[in-house]
Amino acid sequence: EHLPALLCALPKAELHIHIEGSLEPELIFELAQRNGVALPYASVEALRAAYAFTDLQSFLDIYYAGASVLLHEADFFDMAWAYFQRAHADNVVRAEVFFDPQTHTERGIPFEVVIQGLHRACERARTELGLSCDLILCFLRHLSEDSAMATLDEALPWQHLFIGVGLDSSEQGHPPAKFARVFARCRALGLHLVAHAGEEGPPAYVREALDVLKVERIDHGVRSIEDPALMQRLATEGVTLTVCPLSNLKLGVVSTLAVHPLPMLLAAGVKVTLHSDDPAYFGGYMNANWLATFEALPTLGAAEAITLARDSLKASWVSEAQKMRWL
Ligand code: ES4
Ligand code: ZN
Repeated sequence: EHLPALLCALPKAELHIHIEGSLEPELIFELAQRNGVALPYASVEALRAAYAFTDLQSFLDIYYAGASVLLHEADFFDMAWAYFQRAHADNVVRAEVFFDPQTHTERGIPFEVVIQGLHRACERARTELGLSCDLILCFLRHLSEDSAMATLDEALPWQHLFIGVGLDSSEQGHPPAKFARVFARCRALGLHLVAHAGEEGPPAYVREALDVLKVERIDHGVRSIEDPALMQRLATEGVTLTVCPLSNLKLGVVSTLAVHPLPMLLAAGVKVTLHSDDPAYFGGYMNANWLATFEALPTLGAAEAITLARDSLKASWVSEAQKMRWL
């Protein structure tokens, strides 16, 4: 069986990774100790055992608690550098990395501490690993648009250190249109735009992200499968959905990988790419997602793998010159 080796060896772009979701229990404990932060868990094993979420909100509660050990620039650097080494080992050649500044600024951590630590890790990944990488600032949708606007104001002196903005956190009850003004401003600033939609929320949120926010890609978007007209539109317009199979499994978006809508999305001509979302929480990085998905879906083979990998590079926000070199 050569397929697993092919999946691992293919050069891939990671376009849906929350850097705070790459924080492994071992590093959470190390940073807690280093920073004198008390954790409500006795051991790494006890913390890992608490990762028994059933939906997006129960996951997010644990994910935000884990991020509380991040205090200093070195902490953000260590987290991101650990991620880049793992991505490189999975033959990720391009990484577009989400970070959630509000998770940190709300705790009194200055924006510049967060972005400088992450940026230094990007620089090291470029020079030492040859990994092409950039940062994407995500707004937390459970907070207000005013809070997102204030975060953008804080971020503007550092605009040269991130290439786009995204929208994440609790989807239900927080439609994309809530962030219409802040996304319009980001668009005018020349930033790339993306949003989570159609993960737990309805297909209407996918339409809204496209029509109101004018995003270039959709994160997740798997519930688009419920709306044939939307599927047709995604196929015609060539919109890429950044799908995260192990995330969908662990958060109950799908009951098993065997019933994941990926084959139906591909059959409908919708552009899909495969990513890890929050790898420390969902059971694996890029190659683990690819291996588990192809194992569970026997209709997918080498041809689909090559298409998915190529499409991940095509959907990335690198220069056309770099794309030409890769494709
Ligand atoms: C997230 Cl899986 C997922 N969905 C929405 N927001 C998120 N933030 C981190 N992981
Ligand atoms: Zn996500």
